[in-house]
Amino acid sequence: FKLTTVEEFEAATARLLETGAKVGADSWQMRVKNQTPHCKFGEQGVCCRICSMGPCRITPKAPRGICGCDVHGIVGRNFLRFTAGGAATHSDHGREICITLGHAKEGGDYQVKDPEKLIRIAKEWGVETEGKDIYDLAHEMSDLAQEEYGKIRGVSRWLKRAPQHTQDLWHAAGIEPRAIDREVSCALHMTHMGNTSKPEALIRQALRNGLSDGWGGSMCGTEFSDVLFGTPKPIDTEANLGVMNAENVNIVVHGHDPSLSEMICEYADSKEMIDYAKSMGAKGITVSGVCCTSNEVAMRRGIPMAGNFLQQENVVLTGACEAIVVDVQCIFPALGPLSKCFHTKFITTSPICQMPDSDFIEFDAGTAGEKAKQIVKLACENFKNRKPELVHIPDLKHKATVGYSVEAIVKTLDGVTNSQVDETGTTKPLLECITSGVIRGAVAMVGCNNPKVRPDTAHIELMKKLIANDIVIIASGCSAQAAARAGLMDKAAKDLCGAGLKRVCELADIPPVLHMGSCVDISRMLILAAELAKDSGLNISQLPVVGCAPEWMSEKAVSIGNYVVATGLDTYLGVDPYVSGSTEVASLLTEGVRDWVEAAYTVEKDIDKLGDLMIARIEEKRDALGI
Ligand code: NFS
Repeated sequence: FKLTTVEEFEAATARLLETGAKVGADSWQMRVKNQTPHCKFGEQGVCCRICSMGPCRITPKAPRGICGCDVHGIVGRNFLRFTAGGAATHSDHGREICITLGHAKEGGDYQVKDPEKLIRIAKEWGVETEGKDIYDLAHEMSDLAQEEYGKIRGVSRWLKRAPQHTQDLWHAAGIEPRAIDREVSCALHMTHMGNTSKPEALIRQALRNGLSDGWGGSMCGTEFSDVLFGTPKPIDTEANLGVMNAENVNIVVHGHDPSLSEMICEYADSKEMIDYAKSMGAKGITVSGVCCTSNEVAMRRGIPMAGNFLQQENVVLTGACEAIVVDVQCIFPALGPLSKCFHTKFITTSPICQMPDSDFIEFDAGTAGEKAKQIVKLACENFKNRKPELVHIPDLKHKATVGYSVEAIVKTLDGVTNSQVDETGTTKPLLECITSGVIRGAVAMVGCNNPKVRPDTAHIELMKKLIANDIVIIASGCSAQAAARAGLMDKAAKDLCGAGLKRVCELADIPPVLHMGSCVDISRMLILAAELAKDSGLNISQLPVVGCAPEWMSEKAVSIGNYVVATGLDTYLGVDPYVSGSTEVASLLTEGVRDWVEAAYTVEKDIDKLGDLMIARIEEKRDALGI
């Protein structure tokens, strides 16, 4: 068994950039050069432009801004604003899903595909389900979920899913999230000129705002996406640019909201559209994906993953992309001018994400089917405009098995240990593997790739190291796609594991890196951690489990980091979140918050060391438990 190496990824990219050079295309690789070195003030988080007396920059000679704010206040406020941006983004995506749920109807574009899950959540929320039509229930839950964003009293409904101990910690620390929108608003209010400049209060709100995402908006996104589109189950797919097909109409879906990509997949798979593609001279239609919307449709439909964040330009550079259809988030504005160098249609669909040089076809839940069909047709019609001399699809792809929701993990592992002893339908078999030491622990690998780190290398190298040490990986977002492209989600990758993890992979018939979905699906990881804690009688912070985002870049990732830490899981970053300028903020994040939530951040840019630190932490937790 052989993984695809990063060198092979890079050779494929270099070949595509040659095509780019021929047509005069710009690339992120070139723009990075223009932007380096980066602004040192920005990197340290010591630049304040919150009011118009500045911008102020803190230096040894000028230790305070014009208002008198010191470096700790400035760095802390910047960190909180960064978090608020991420929490708002995930949560608004979640809200869109709740709205889509309100449009679900029997025989309509959107249906309830997992009624059992809807009923389960309704019962959790104290909603009467007996004798109720499933669509009436869906609409009632849609309203209630949307109210979570602006309710006037109480805390997030989802918090009750956490172990009591975790809830108590949140309460004692004063960080239980209230209405989702309120925490974002409160963060912006606190950081307005002349409000909070005390680091401790800013970091508390950063955790609270993060929690309003993870145990609020993101959880709404994941849970109601499952209700609408089905809860993922293990499914085979493929990953890397080679999933695009030179003979077919290639549609690439990119972004995050599955409401759009689900519809595109649905219509692209219809006989009517396939016949239409054939009438345009193609053999068929291939839909593949980039970023998290790709993860969503891979998890539920086995749609192949063309690439992750830093590969988005590559799909256009193949010269074989008829349409790149985007919804929201992580979309390079560069796709506009780039697509103009090729025949590719760059189709934006959301009022939230409008870009120059794109065709805007507004998509909404009410007209979803019609718009999806229009987009697929447009892509088919564009096939004839391809320039054959520019077409080159790298011959790189790997098999991957994906679809590991919590439900799927529990079900898959039921078979692993002695079911006479372990209760089925719980995480106890997994706990048994961990307690016995067959598996040493688990790492949640998440987040983006980032030109500051050699792209994908940190994800792949860390995963290889961890699985060789019998540590199972749960992965999401672009980290999961890095794994899939390298081959780490191929079941044959068990050969790269230590003996214990290899045995578990064989018995359960799983790959050593389990794809749990998109970044909003990190809420699945929270639920898994909560279940493990409840089933073991331990606190989350005692479990030999940590989180890691070695190449993260977005505000969303910081919001995630905050809720993962606040949930009790130590979190390891390979890129600094612009806080190095303040000793107080940096030490709160790496030590101080541990007093409130029993976990903290570690930042280490040396990736090998980062891996060692995680392994050491997992072993330390095992020692403390005496296992
Ligand atoms: Ni996450 Fe998904 Fe990727 Fe980073 Fe962007 S796609 S929501 S932010 S870049 S992992």
